[in-house]
Amino acid sequence: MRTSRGAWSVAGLVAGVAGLATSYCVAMVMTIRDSPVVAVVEQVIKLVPGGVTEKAIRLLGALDKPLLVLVVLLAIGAAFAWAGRLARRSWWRPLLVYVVLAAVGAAAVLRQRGAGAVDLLPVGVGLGTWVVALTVLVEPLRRAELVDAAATERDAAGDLPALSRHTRRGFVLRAGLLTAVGGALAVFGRSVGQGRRAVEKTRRLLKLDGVTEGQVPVRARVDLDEITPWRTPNDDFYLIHTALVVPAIAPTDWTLRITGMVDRPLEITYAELVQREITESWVTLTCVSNEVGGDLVGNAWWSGVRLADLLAEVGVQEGADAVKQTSDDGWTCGTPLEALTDDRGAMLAVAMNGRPLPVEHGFPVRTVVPGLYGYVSATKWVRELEVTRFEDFEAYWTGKGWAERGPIKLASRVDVPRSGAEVLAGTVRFGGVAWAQTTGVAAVEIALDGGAWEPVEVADPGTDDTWVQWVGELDVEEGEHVVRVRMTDKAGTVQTSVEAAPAPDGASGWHERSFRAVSS
Ligand SMILES: Nc1nc2c(c(=O)[nH]1)N[C@H]1C(S)=C(S)[C@@H](COP(=O)(O)O)O[C@H]1N2
Ligand SMILES: [Mo]
Repeated sequence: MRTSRGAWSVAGLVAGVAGLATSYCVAMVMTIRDSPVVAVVEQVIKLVPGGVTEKAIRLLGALDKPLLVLVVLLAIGAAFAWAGRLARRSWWRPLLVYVVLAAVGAAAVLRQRGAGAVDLLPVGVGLGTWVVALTVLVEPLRRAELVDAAATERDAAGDLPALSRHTRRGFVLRAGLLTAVGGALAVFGRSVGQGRRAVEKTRRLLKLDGVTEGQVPVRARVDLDEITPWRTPNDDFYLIHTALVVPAIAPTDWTLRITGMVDRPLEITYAELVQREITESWVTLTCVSNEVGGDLVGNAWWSGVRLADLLAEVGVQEGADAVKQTSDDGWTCGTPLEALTDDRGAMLAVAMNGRPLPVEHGFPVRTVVPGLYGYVSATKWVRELEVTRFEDFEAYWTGKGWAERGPIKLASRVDVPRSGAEVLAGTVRFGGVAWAQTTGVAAVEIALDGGAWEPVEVADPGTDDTWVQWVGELDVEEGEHVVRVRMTDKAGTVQTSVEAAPAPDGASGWHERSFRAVSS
């Protein structure tokens, strides 16, 4: 017998552990609350009768959870080894074991509060690893058995020491390599996860003087139930970043350097920054990638420190026309110097809707500049501002063909009725948003089925740096219809009907929505 039961068990175990390691690593990097194994343990705790859990907790004190994790791990370990032994007889039996284990993991993950489809990714990665790793490991064993069988048939019984040693060496090498890679991934995942969790905790406990909740102006709201909220909650705010793993920066580790064409270069700490005068304002951020009618736009109450003041202090030199912003993750953007020094209120923001910036939105400090697309202004995890000239550098997205300057284009959107909705024929109420940051929205009009433009009611948030809600009524007959919207800014410019794709400097064109009107 060339291959022992033991080798097959070890193959199953090593493959299984490698899969746990990759799934744990993915869970940590994605900062999913915890690994699928822990999700399973939590379900076990929930399913076990309360009395038993309590007794266990009393008996074992704080050890109860790690102990449960250990028990679950031992159980899965046994299943892994068993799957390995099953692999000796067929390829599908171990697969079945892995799929069942993954299904249990997936079910446990989905039962966690607030879980969604992306939370299943670690489970999927783990399952994939199991299958690949097991195949890699049992392949030499299977080959050895074939040779062995052939040898037996030829009645050449006896040892085949060379082959045996060769096979064993190959197997041990593969198993060792998989274990090492799995271990390294788990350690990497752990360090990423721990860093992030520590920063999350600091952030939660952070109290910032001068930062207020921000009251939505009464007149910013129109009277229409289904309309997009004027203030976008932090959890619903769109996210755009190139970083795979978002930087987790403790405020004590953060400084900002202001360099380049300045008389007095400056390095400022987080503590120094938040001691300065805090300014607050409503600003609607927009992504240049937003399609006509798209949702890469959001409105928040930002608190931070005015950039114009900081730049005045460092003394900007003659000839500069740009600020190259660099993020902790290496992302860069180029902002017209003027947009940071004029009176539009560009800021280094430390809070969003009254809370320290969420980590994904740039904690501890990001830039917010009214009127410019995010890709040329809204640097998250900002670490350096270099005063310079546009001709002297190329920023991340401009290097990929996007425009060097990115003023936000006039835009408007129909949100009610939703696309494909059915409404009652007769007087129909329409609603949506429109924006022209820094200039302001003067008027919004809608047109039914290519007919005449009709003015609608536009809310007044009391600032020109945000979107506005609009609402209007039209008489609609039964049948299929298309409603279209356009706006005019306070400079008298009518939003263009010319359709443009987002690249290279933002989408344009009138947004329209199809809907059906029915009689009761
Ligand atoms: N560090 C960093 N900052 C960044 C980006 C990025 O990829 N990395 N993307 C920018 C883009 S394109 C936009 S639209 C805004 C989006 O900000 P949000 O994710 O907070 O909505 O952030 C900007 N700041
Ligand atoms: Mo963007």
